[in-house]
Amino acid sequence: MLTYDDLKSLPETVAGPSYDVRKVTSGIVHFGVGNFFRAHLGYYVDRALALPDQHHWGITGVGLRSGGNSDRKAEEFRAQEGLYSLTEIAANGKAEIRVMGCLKDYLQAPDEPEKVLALLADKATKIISMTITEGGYNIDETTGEFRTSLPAVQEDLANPQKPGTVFGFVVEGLRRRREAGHGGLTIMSCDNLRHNGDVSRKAFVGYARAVDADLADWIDQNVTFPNAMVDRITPSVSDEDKAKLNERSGLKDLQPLLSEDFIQWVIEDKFAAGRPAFEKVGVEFTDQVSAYEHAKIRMLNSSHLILSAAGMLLNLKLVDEVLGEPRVHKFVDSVLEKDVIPTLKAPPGVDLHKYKSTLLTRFSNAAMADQVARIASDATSKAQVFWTETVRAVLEGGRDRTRIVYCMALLLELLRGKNEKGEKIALQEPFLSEDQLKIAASDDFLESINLPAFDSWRDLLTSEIKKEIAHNRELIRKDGVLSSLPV
Ligand code: CS2
Repeated sequence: MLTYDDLKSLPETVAGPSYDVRKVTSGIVHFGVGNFFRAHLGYYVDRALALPDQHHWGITGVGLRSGGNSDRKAEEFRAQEGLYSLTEIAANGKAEIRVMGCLKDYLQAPDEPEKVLALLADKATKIISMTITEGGYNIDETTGEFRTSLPAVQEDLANPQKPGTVFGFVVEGLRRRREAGHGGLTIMSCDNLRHNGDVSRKAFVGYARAVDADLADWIDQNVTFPNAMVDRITPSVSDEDKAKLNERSGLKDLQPLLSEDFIQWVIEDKFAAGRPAFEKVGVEFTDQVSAYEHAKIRMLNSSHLILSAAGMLLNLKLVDEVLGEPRVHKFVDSVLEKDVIPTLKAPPGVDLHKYKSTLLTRFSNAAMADQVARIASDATSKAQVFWTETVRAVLEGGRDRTRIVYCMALLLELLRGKNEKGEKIALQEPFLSEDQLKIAASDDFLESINLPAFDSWRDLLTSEIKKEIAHNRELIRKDGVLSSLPV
């Protein structure tokens, strides 16, 4: 266990907060306290807290689930008074370890709903941030609108003052905030979405509109939703990894964390109620965030998804192992060079070819042991968010579609839940229903094209393209991924 008292005598190789953790108060409420959040927003806030007059920007984490692992996580955060260690590992294996004091408190919404709502309405809360995953915004990809039909949303709409979803909590918190006269604040998405701020506005205002149109207008006018590009590879940490991290650090941290040394955050400076001095700790502010979002999502996340689908089918566990396969490396490189880069607008001053090389080097960081299964999880939502623009640009532009069609075949083979040898693989598809999972598992080559993963480009699939997808799926099953890759 790691406590405030341990900060007085940290091992020599471990840096601690250079501010008084006891003085930190909460100004940010964050939903979805996962590893990425702790290594990214947590990292920047921790840095900012070390600057003068920033102690009121601590974070209260909120978990939306209780029971099992969630309870364990909550107990561990509380036992450690929010402290956790972050080990950053460079590609050459060099590590830097730091104990972070930015997490002030942790609440489990199902157990303490009133406490969460009171905090959201509190004047001291200036930012509500979130990492709730790509699929978590509950937007219908075909209409672009918030889906009120989701059962959990329906439950909240029937009883808005006793919410269960993030939308229910935030909107009820804002209702109380408005009533208390505490003014607007910032809702800040830290998820990998194109225009994550605009999507959040759609989601939260969309939900609010279904509760109370006046409140929806108030949110629209008083709450800001900055768009942002977030970037840092943060692997999952198993119990065995935890032991290794603690061995390296000499700490007894219950929640140690690992990330690459690279970090980037490009965001619009639209904060309705102030923000930490992020500009002094490496955050890049711009009003042209869209080019950065597109480049990151269409290059990094999309190739990650290709690698993970190939990796799952090849039965490889680590991203660097998959990329270590020369044919896979060549394929991903060609998709980026021939399909993505020519159809993508570069952010100002960024050379996309160099950006690509940096990405491939980052993916090859064996010291990180990043997991294929982590990236392959929720491939349904990720494909729509990460691939759509490239797929549409290639198909609509009449460009060579060989690689993109192969990617679609890879995705459908992954969703089938069997590797290239026909052995079962553990799928994590939280947004697919039982019926949809049955369709995905079908041996038929084309039935699963009807799944939501294809919603954003199904209209472009001619019978010719469908035939090509089916043919590629057949090849993957017959010859395996490596032989069938079109390189
Ligand atoms: C990954 C991301 O889960 C995924 O799909 O591509 O978590 C990726 O590691 C981060 O976006 C890197 O910034």
